[in-house]
Amino acid sequence: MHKLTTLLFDVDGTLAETEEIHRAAFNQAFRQAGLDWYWSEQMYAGLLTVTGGKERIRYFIDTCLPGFEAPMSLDEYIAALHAAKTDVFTRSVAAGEVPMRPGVKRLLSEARAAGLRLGIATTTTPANVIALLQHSLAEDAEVWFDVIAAGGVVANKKPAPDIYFYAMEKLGVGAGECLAFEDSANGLRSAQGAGVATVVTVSRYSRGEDFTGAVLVIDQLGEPDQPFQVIAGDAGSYRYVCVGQLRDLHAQASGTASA
Ligand code: XBP
Ligand code: MG
Repeated sequence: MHKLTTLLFDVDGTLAETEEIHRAAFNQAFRQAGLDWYWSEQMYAGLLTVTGGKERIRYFIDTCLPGFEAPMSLDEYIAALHAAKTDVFTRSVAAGEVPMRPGVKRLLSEARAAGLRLGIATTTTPANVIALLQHSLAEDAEVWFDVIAAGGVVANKKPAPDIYFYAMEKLGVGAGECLAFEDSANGLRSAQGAGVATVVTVSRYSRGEDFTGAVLVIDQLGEPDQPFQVIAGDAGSYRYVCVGQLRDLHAQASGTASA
């Protein structure tokens, strides 16, 4: 039996509702580059099946602009567009446009006080994570996490399990000691592929996705005065996610009594 020692958090859609900020940043980067490309909400919802901003731009070009000729190698051109997009995104975060989702700050603080270790496992670019932690969580929030596994540190992005294996290796923990938090089916598949039991907090762009196998699916982590809605799974008598519930869910997932 493993004791719960570590919580692993996705970023986009889990710590904060960032995808609309990402979409606006992509569109601004396209304008800045003199392109007439525009990603509507509907188009972006489809493009989100591809994780990774550079990969998403390439997929867009391959599927929507087959004849497109870049003024340089396509890799360089996409990298330059994505760098401009990241700059726009981090400025928006620094301007305070992206609050943490309900319950995130409270649960992170409770978990630290309870001696649980925290890690991040995300597809997004490291600069985005740092900006979000510093400007939307706490100035020193970077040190709250024993590992920040992000972006291109692994070869294969979600739904591949690589980023979770990477994070656990850096932490020196096994999957049995962890619980993950995700918002999307791609993210859930990634954590499951690494053997990590996962709580899903459904986000703006992930409603209706397939969350089979999640230990609990809720609309948010919740607060004492803002209870979560259960979408799937057994939340017991809890009405907002707390460390006690996480121990119970972890025990449920490992088929043992909570420790
Ligand atoms: C979600 C993603 C990211 C973002 C954009 O990441 O797929 O690619 O949409 O960020 P998460 P970048 O795993 O946190 O849900 O442009 O920096 O890739
Ligand atoms: Mg996500």
